[in-house]
Amino acid sequence: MSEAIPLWSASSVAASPPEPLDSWMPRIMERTERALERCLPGVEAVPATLHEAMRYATLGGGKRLRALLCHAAGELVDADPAVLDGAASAIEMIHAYSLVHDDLPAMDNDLLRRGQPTVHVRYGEAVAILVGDGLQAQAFVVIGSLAAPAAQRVSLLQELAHASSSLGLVGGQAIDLASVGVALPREELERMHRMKTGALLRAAVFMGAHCGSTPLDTGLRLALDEYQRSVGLAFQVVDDVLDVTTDAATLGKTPGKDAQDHKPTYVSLLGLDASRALAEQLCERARAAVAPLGARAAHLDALADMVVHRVR
Ligand code: GRG
Repeated sequence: MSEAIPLWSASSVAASPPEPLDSWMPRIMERTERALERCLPGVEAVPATLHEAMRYATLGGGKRLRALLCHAAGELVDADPAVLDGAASAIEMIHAYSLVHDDLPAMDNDLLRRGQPTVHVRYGEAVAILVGDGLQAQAFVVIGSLAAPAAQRVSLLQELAHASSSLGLVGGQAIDLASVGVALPREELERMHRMKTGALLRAAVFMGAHCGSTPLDTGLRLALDEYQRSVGLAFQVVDDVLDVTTDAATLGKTPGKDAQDHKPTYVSLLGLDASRALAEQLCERARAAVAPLGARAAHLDALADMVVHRVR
């Protein structure tokens, strides 16, 4: 008879009630901002304009969802908050780089991001390309320099490098660019999003969990895998819904671009109501995946809800 797989280890049973989301979330966002300020080269470092543009691309905006997921997963394993700050900053730098490159004229050609002119509009296209390159490398510098055991740093590097690779967000972006005007079947649309946006969300969850001092047991790994798959897809379905239902002032980016660029979306494939219903189902699936982990998963649970019910 096969042995039952434990869903959590004895050491991960909650000891104290979780901090309420309405204080936890701004606290983690604030500490992520401070950590990013420390991790990015300052404008006094040469070349000043490049570093100014890297800071413009990264600081003072964004929902910091990936950093929040990383910290929330870290709570399951009693991770050191300082190590989580480094991991979360590295993920946010990769995310910022992907947005800067995605906005370039050769890609999505967008003028507005996080309510501000995009990096190429403000600094020019060549600088924007270098900002992405610089942010990507800096993310790995940060992880390599963490005050954590070498094996832990290697796990974090592997997660982040894989998510950033041609099997992750770069590959997803390539499929996206090749899909203009193409009616992708649902499985292929899903695969594209799992790579383009899901891979980094997955990395955020697993990197948080790798910040603990012991390797992940199989039960926790399976629970987090189900959670990240559901949240990752829900994020994209909601992104597609918001793209057709929300204005630029709320979104901080240009709405309706996917339809305008003849790109396949969940809304174009399933319609608005079915897309909303799918997002709700995925939210419930994510919450159910972490429910057996108890109170320590309260912030992961709340983030699944936030992803689906956000307004931008
Ligand atoms: C250019 C290599 C390369 C990759 C780009 C992720 C990606 C791949 C492009 C982003 C394009 C895009 C707008 C996709 C929709 C989903 C998404 C990632 C939205 C932005 O993420 P949020 O909403 O952004 O978490 P904030 O600004 O809140 O951090």
